[in-house]
Amino acid sequence: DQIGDAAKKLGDASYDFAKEVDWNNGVFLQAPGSFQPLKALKAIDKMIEMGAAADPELLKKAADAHHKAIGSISGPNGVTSRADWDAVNAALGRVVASVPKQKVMDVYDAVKDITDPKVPAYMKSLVNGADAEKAYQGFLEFKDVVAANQVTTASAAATVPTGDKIGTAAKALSDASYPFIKDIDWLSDVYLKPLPGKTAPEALKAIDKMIVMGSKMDGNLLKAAAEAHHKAIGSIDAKGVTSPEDYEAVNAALGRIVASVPKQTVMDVYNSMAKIVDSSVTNNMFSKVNPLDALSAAKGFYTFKDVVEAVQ
Ligand code: DGD
Ligand code: CLA
Ligand code: PID
Ligand code: PID
Ligand code: PID
Ligand code: PID
Ligand code: PID
Ligand code: PID
Repeated sequence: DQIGDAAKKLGDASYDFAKEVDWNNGVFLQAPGSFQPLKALKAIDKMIEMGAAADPELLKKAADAHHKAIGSISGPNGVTSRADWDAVNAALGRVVASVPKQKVMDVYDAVKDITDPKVPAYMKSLVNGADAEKAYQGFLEFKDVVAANQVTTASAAATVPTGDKIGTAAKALSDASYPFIKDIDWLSDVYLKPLPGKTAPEALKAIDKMIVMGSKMDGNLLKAAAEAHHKAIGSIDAKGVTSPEDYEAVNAALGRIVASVPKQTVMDVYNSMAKIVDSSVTNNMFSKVNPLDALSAAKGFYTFKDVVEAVQ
């Protein structure tokens, strides 16, 4: 297709730049400017809306392309192969083309709003500047091909199951865990801190398992989960906490996407996360909330998971 061909030209223009970026640099975990959690949440909300509007099949293919690209990483900078670099760009270009232009621009504008204007120049200072300019020129040509293949109307909303066992169980889980949710400091910057003693390649291994799980999920249910998060963001209070109803809808939606993949795929995520999150992290989280509320939430989760497993 045209986007695939254009991605090859983009690769010609940008792979030198890709090789020069230190993908293992811890700076990419930081906020791209001053820490503004509510504005950042707004930007993520725009990404969620864009994701929910995208073609689910193209999203899955894009996830697969990333998984494959992780497998061809080489060298100290963590760069993927030329062929996989092109395949990722092509897959993301197709995702972008599957949503109306305005949804893409809304993401750009919202991310711009939390990005310090000095950030692009700083990024450029870490690589060969001429290669960055060549890459950007390539992006400008690529985006014209994407725009020429772009849809003009959004896809239909997801169908949300009703009266299912997971929906019923989500009510009980939400009742048991909402007090805990209210105890958590959602606006803290602790969640952007590096995991103690872990390197980027180690963290990437766990992310890879999530990407694989995402690519196996039922596309309609994944879309429904994105829509539920978007709705929940719309009802947050000043401390970032969503309403009990929207919280319940998020739990139900997540239970359903978990049930749509094989158990082992879920356990692969859990086991790989357990390798990078040591008990100092969980204990620190636990120390900041009411312990009885946390225990009630945990009990609710372990009951909920049996219902999910039964329909998995
Ligand atoms: C950039 C963009 C990269 C900056 C990286 C910041 C992104 C941080 C994302 C954090 C999000 C949080 C998610 C994580 C949450 C974790 C939860 C625990 O360097 C601009 C200005 C605005 C920049 C900020 C907006 C960036 C938006 C990027 C996409 C958003 C998606 C991000 C998703 C993140 C998550 C993914 C899953 O656009 O951009 C560089 C540009 O900066 C440079 O400016 C451009 C001008 O816009 C353009 O008009 C033009 O002037 C151009 O062109 C210069 O510069 C000139 C000529 O005109 C060209 O013809 C050509 O010759 C060129 O020069 C060659 O040099
Ligand atoms: Mg990504 C984007 C890393 C998995 C879907 N992703 C980005 C970039 C960053 C990144 C490179 C955001 C920061 C930025 O804009 O830099 N993703 C990244 C990693 C992983 C991952 C490390 C781990 C596996 N992503 C992942 C998965 C999905 C996505 C699983 C779902 C399928 N990701 C996704 C989307 C988008 C990203 C939809 C974006 O739109 C965003 C992005 O790239 O926006 C431009 C700048 C970008 C780069 C350095 C890489 C692109 C290089 C272009 C083609 C040429 C360079 C131009 C110029 C020099 C800089 C960019 C300017 C900008 C205005 C365009
Ligand atoms: C400028 C000036 C003009 C010239 C110009 C110009 C540039 C405009 C630009 C630009 C626009 C632009 C847009 C970009 C958009 C990037 C969008 C990224 C979206 C990320 C998402 C993440 C996610 C997911 C995901 C799916 C999940 C939901 C999420 C489900 C259902 C300034 C050059 C025209 C770069 C969507 C993918 C996993 C949230 O206009 O003179 O330069 O860049 O998890 O959804 O699972
Ligand atoms: C524009 C203007 C509107 C019209 C429009 C428009 C277009 C927007 C577009 C577009 C946005 C867009 C985004 C793309 C992003 C591509 C990002 C590629 C990333 C590739 C990576 C590869 C890799 C790896 C990996 C992880 C490793 C690092 C690597 C570590 C830690 C402008 C059409 C709406 C194409 C990250 C995955 C293995 C490098 O908005 O008017 O057209 O395209 O090895 O991580 O090692
Ligand atoms: C300039 C002027 C214009 C011309 C121009 C220009 C240059 C702009 C540039 C540039 C922008 C730019 C951006 C780059 C962005 C790279 C983003 C990489 C993201 C990598 C991540 C990696 C990671 C992980 C991971 C999970 C870990 C955390 C991490 C945990 C819990 C100035 C040329 C346009 C290079 C996200 C995945 C392993 C961080 O604009 O005239 O030159 O470069 O380790 O999670 O540990
Ligand atoms: C233990 C001991 C036994 C008793 C026991 C026990 C506990 C086991 C547990 C547990 C397992 C477990 C699993 C959990 C899994 C969480 C998985 C999260 C996945 C996240 C993903 C994120 C993503 C996306 C997304 C889609 C994108 C890709 C991504 C596309 C196509 C120890 C109780 C049995 C909690 C997938 C969603 C946006 C990456 O066994 O005695 O306690 O918890 O962006 O994909 O867009
Ligand atoms: C298990 C054992 C195997 C069998 C199995 C199994 C089950 C795994 C499961 C499962 C995993 C799982 C995960 C669930 C997670 C639910 C998470 C809910 C989150 C809700 C949030 C709501 C909100 C917001 C929001 C953003 C705001 C904060 C809030 C800010 C900054 C165990 C079956 C495989 C159900 C976060 C979105 C508005 C609070 O693996 O043997 O069954 O379920 O307002 O952010 O303000
Ligand atoms: C213990 C002992 C057992 C019993 C037990 C127990 C407790 C465990 C616990 C606990 C675990 C736990 C975990 C918690 C996790 C909360 C995660 C919140 C994430 C929030 C985020 C928010 C954000 C943003 C956002 C984007 C911004 C960055 C942020 C940018 C660029 C010990 C009870 C089981 C509470 C990610 C979205 C706005 C950070 O196990 O016997 O009690 O709690 O602002 O992006 O700015």
